[in-house]
Amino acid sequence: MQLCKLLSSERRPTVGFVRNGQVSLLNLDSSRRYRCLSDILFSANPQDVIEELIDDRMTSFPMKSGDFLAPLDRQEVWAAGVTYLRSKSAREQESQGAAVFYDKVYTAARPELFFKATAERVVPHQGRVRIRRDSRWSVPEPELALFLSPDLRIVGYSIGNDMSARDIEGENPLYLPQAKIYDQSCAIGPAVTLADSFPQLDLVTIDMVIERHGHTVFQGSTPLTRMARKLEDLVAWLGRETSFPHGVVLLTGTGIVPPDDFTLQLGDVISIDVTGVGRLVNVVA
Ligand code: DO4
Ligand code: MG
Repeated sequence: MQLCKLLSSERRPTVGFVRNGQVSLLNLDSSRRYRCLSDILFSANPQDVIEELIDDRMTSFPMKSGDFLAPLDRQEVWAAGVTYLRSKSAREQESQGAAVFYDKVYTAARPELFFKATAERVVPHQGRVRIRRDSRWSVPEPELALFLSPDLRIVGYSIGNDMSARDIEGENPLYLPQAKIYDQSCAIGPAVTLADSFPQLDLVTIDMVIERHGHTVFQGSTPLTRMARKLEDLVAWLGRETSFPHGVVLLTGTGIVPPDDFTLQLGDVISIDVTGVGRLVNVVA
């Protein structure tokens, strides 16, 4: 079962339920308790709430014709880093001076966790992500996104893109926030798969294709099992001394890094697939 956020025909944000590639709008107007996607996700039994809010009189439509919004309400977005060996070696390569820190954090008990975006900064499926004008080396980072309730239960899974300026990050690790946080640097969507419907983690793969002028210029894949950390462990560190009254989304790090001579260009189309969620597509603006 999946939920998404989209614009209704009256251009109002609304919540949809996705089944067999078809989206049906949920009737939130009839409910006092469930006003937004997060209210449903954080409830004790989201599947029952969805059944209650399905309105058979509402027409359904194919997912590809939906006008998607990012599937967040008021959550902050955080991200974990250097959770795959591929990410560790790529960072060591790009930042000679700081290479030792990437090696240390890969094996340390405490993971790298950083703030990535506010909900309103997140780009939806089919939206435009950006590369910084002052970066000459930028890449997308395809990542599994965890949707966490205020009490830090994993209530859903989605697809995230942690856009990164590798030259800025590589110049000095203290520049990490500038390499990672800027307008349109984070995309999430198209939908959130409820935790109960997500496949067994060892069956999940993340795939990314980047197309330029209709040709594939990069393609990569990783099984989630290559992640060196447990999801619950990342969540526990995130919630150690920080509370998230509106819930939080955690991107879990990338295991796919294009070769060092690759940088994104305007017009590139980035498609990220995660088993059990679907495909997030964004164009570089
Ligand atoms: O340490 C830099 C960021 C790492 C990151 O974003 C990742 O591994 O996905
Ligand atoms: Mg990342």
